Amino acid sequence: MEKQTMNLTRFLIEEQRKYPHASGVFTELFSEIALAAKIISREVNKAGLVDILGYTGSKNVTGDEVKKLDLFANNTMKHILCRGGNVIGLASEEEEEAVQCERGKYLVVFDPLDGSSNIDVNVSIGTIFGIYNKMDDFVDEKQFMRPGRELVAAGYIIYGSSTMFVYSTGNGVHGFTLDPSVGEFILSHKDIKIPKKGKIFSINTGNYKKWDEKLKNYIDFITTPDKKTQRPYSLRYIGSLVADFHRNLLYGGIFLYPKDMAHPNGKLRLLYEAQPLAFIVEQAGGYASDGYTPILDKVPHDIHERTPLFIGSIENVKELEQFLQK
Ligand code: P6P
Repeated sequence: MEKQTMNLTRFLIEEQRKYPHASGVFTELFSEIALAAKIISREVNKAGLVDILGYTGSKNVTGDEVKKLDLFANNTMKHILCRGGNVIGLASEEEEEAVQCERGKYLVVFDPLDGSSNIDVNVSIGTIFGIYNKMDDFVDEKQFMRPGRELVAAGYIIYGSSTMFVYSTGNGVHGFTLDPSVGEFILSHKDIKIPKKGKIFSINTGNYKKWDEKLKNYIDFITTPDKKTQRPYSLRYIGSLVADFHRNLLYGGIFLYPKDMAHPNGKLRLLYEAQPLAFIVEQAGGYASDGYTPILDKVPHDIHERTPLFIGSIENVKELEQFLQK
């Protein structure tokens, strides 16, 4: 019975009660992110019906074609967070520079709508966010050049067959499913734990010829039949990071976006994609690295820095590291 009545706000308030000194600002901030998520979810779910599909004809700072929903999601997150009085500054994939807000205790990093290349074909997409304590009231890029271990919270929203809000404040990972009829995120996945080892691997094998030999050796190993070690693994790749990550979080497995000849530092972003998801996966008992260094130990040198990303079940990621470090 408890699950039906436990919504995100109540869960956060009950979580907050464990910290007598908590001011409630954090709960307020999460409620603002949840509001943005509901608004974005509404637009994503009706995208096929109104002329919001298609490209704006502009490119974002990182050169990706920007879809109208990307801009809508970015502006929604930016306006709600910057006006809420809890966020002093933010960094977004769609903003070239750090954004200064009026006042607040926190910094927020986010990818407003990851996987947007899938919008037109109704494949699940998502929002990824991370929250840091501010260091200064003046916000510039330097405030974001810190290891992901300093995150105080992180999460993602996946806009799929249902809209789910998954987050951690450092006390486990919890998932909430949006009930559109009442506009509430209802607790559906309490204390998510990723299996220690999984049989799913997620990588764009179309890039095989561009990979270095050690990665090819790993992929050849996990696709070589061997009953004793449950090989071959199964390939599942949606091409939408949040969707691929979410499936592997629940089922176990490894997601890989390595560096290759086209992406010498990998394709995915350290600050607002890899670090928040690494925070989540470690809280769920998993692990994330760039093949050599834990993602949460890496310090970005600029807001849009890319990184190779290997993330998921700890035994799978450690097995991958052994191949790369041979
Ligand atoms: P590729 C989507 O464009 C994205 O940023 C991630 O969501 C996804 O994991 C990755 O790129 C897919 O990249 O090169 O395999 O199409």
